[in-house]
Amino acid sequence: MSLFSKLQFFTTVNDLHSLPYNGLEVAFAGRSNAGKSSAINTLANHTRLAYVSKTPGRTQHINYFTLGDDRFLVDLPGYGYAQVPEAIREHWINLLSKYLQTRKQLVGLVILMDSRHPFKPLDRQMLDWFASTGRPVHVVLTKSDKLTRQQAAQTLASAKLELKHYPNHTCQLFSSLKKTGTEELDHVIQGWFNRALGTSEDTLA
Ligand SMILES: Nc1nc2c(ncn2[C@@H]2O[C@H](COP(=O)(O)OP(=O)(O)OP(=O)(O)O)[C@@H](O)[C@H]2O)c(=O)[nH]1
Ligand SMILES: [Mg+2]
Repeated sequence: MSLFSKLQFFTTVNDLHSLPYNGLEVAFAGRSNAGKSSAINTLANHTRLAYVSKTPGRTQHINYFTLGDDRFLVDLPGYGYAQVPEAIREHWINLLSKYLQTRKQLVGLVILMDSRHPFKPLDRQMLDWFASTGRPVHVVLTKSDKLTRQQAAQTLASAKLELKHYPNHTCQLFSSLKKTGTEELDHVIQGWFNRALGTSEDTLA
C-alpha cells in the first residue's frame, strides 16, 4: 500500500522553534512554483491537501503532514521568487539553511526542480547545505509532461551527471498532471524511513 494513503495535514509553523519535537521527517524543498505542493497532493491522491496556486510564492510557511507512526512530510516554503519582498526572502533562506544543516529528525531531502530549468544557483545552494549532513537527497524533475520523451531522457541523463559528485544522491522524472513517477518517489521515501527506523523494506512491504 502507498505510504501516502493516510497522509493528513498536521500543523503549520513559521520558525524553527515551533517545529514538532518527536518523530522523523522527509522534506520537500524547491524553487517557488516547482510543484512541491502539487507533488504532495499527487502522492496522497488528494486534490487539495497542500495548497496549490497559479501565483508563485504561495507556500509561505512550513507545512507538516503526518504519515502516521511519528513520520512526517514537510512542505517547505519555495525559494527564489523575485516578487517576494527582500526581507522575507532573506528570512526564509536563512531558515532553510539552518533547517537543512541542523534538523536531526530529517532523514532525507527531496529537492523538486522544474524539469525545463533544473539546477539553478539556489538549488545548488540547498544541495551544498544538506550535503554536509551526509544524508540522502532525491532530485525530482517535475512537470515532465511539458517535455517530449527525448527531452525528458536527456534531462534525466544530465541530472545524473550533475549529481555524480554527491554521494547518496538520486533523481527521477515526475508529473503531477499525468501522475507519473509516483511509485518511484513513494519507494525512495519509504526506504529512507525504513532505514532510519532500522527496519528492512521486506518486513514492511
Ligand atoms: N503541467 C504541469 N503543471 C504542474 C505540475 N505540477 C505543478 N504544476 C503547476 O505548477 C504551479 C505551481 O505548483 P505548486 O505545487 O503550487 O508549486 P510549489 O512548488 O508548491 O510552489 P510554492 O508554494 O510557491 O513554493 C501550479 O499552477 C500547478 O498547477 C505538473 O506535473 N505538470
Ligand atoms: Mg507550495
